[in-house]
Amino acid sequence: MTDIASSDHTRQSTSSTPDRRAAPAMHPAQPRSTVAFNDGGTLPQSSTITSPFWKKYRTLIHDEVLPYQWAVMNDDMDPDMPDDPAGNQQDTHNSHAIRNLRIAAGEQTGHHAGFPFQDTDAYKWLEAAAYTLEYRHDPDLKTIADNLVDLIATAQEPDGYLDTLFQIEMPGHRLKRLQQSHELYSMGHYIEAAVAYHHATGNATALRVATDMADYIDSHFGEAPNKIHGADGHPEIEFALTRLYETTGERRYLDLAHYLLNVRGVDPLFYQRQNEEDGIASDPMQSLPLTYCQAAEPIADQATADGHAVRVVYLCAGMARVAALTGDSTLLDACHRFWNDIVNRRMFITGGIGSTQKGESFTYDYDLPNDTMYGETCAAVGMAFFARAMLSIDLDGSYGDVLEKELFNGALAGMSLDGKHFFYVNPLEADPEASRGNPGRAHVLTRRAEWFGCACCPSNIARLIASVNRYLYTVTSRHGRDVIAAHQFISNDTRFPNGVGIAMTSELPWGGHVRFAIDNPEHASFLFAVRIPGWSARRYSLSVDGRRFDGRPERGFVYVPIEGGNATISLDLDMRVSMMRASSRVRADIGKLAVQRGPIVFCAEQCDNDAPLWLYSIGSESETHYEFRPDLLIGLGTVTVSARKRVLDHDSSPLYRMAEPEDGQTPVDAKLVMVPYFAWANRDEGRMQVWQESRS
Ligand code: FUB
Ligand code: ZN
Repeated sequence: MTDIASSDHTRQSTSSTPDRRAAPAMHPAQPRSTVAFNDGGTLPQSSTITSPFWKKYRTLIHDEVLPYQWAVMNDDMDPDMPDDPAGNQQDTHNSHAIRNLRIAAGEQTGHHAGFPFQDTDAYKWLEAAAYTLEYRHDPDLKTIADNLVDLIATAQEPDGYLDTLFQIEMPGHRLKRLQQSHELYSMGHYIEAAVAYHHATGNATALRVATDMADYIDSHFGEAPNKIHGADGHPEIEFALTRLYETTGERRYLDLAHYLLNVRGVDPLFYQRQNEEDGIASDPMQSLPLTYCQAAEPIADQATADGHAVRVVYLCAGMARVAALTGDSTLLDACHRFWNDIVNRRMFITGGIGSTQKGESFTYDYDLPNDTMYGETCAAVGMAFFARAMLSIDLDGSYGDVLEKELFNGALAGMSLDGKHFFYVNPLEADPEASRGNPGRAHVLTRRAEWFGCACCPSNIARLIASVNRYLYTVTSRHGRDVIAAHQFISNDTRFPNGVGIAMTSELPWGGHVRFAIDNPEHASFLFAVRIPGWSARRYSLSVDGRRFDGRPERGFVYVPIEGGNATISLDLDMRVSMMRASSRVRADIGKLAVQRGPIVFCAEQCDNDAPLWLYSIGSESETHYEFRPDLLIGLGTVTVSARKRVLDHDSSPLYRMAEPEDGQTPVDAKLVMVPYFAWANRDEGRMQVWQESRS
């Protein structure tokens, strides 16, 4: 292994990682589509996941997650729901998502129930089902999904409009209260689902409903004086329209997305005027600043990523795609600005974003409180969309780093290992007693919930996992040469349109060996770009056909020329345990260390450690021991760190006393056992901590 400026002082012993398998021969995939993907700039390719880690998760999506969520959305079960983390309590413990669609379709009578965007739970489920059908042949699932498409088609108005709340309860108020209505947000989610479902199954109705919707929106929004000159309070439609454009080739959809981005915030009184005209005297949304929905000023003038975190990153994903497809440099600048702001100043080490429960929002630079934060699962998922979209514009390893961070940490933590429990809020420090006893921490659950009144997260994480095969490569060009860039090391077999096949076998997340067997039957000449992850930049080795390859990374990628033949590329990454420190600008993490190995951030849980976690301290040179434990949950890597542990005072000790040297609290030697952050809260409920006290 080449030691590039290695300065790692961590002493550690390492037990064997799971099998280092030889690359399998390219084999025909499961029922796999041969049609181009065209979603979010991943560019045409067809990938089959072979990673044991991700196959487990994707099997879970098929076997457990989809049936479970379908039952919940059909009100076939009474899930346990916690109080809404954002404080918008509903008076029902059922989803009603399908029931609302049936009422709108005239198949049932009754009132709409749930949030204004309840429809989107069904749409995101449909999208997840679409991706699942690409890797799992399941006629029953397809029948359910086909029927859902038919139901949606029946619910849709003849003019293309679809939003069950407005159809059932207030048909006269369509598009008149866009600050809070979520109408375009909801239709955007349907459009995304339809593009995916049409791609997976060829279902023409699904796509026709989507184009009718987009045509409806197009006929109501735009420059013309008789149209609406504002955008939905919740971005989403912009990204969806780029996907519809890429699928249909209909330029109007791209132009519409572009318009909706450009009009945002241009008229800061737009929502107020709409609300007044529609007779909304007071709505909780109105008390939120316009920055909450990125509408206080035009995007071009917005300096920082402010407001509701999910809205920001959905907006960014849409902006990045529109910028990529139109070359709009103003939007591209905004993407870079927001990216830098989020990633360099506002993102937790797990990839979580959103520092406060109030408005589910960003706050200010370096405000990253571990125990009161929000870190909504949807925001982490949205950040993955944003990162992938940026990779399609600009091959920079930092986008791949963040995408990987979300896939293995921030987003993945949103779902339990049984696929039936979910986090909405993803803290870096949790304590059941604090969540119960301190109203300021009540939004932080310490047990994943069966469902939520506002259930945006469960189906969002499902669609991300089910589509992880679309996040592996970017196809682009450089100095006139074709480039295939491998930025995620998740074992897969992929066939590219130029005939090139790549069988990638990767030991990640537990081992660091990655092998690419490049099958090049048509003798294509191209550059194969391999991302060197930020966490391995100090030490890695790369070889091509058995010979060491010395190319230096350029913005996080090493470029290997492939000149018309087959090739085998091996990459060995640095899997030593790293002690991570936050910038000293982050008040919450001062004097603390986090533990990371490869892409995985670890955390300590109460069930593995006998004392309150705050009593432990570790050092940057503490001895660490990594062990893969096949018996632990789904089979997990664990890290044990040599630590010191303070003595817990007796509860009869005075609350305060004069400080003495050592104070009778001399720490004793101890071990701190840590598990991957994504896997926390899958055993006994208890405290959890990512950042540990550091001894100086
Ligand atoms: O408003 C729709 C979704 O509900 C948001 O993206 C989530 O943050 C939740 O508020
Ligand atoms: Zn959510």
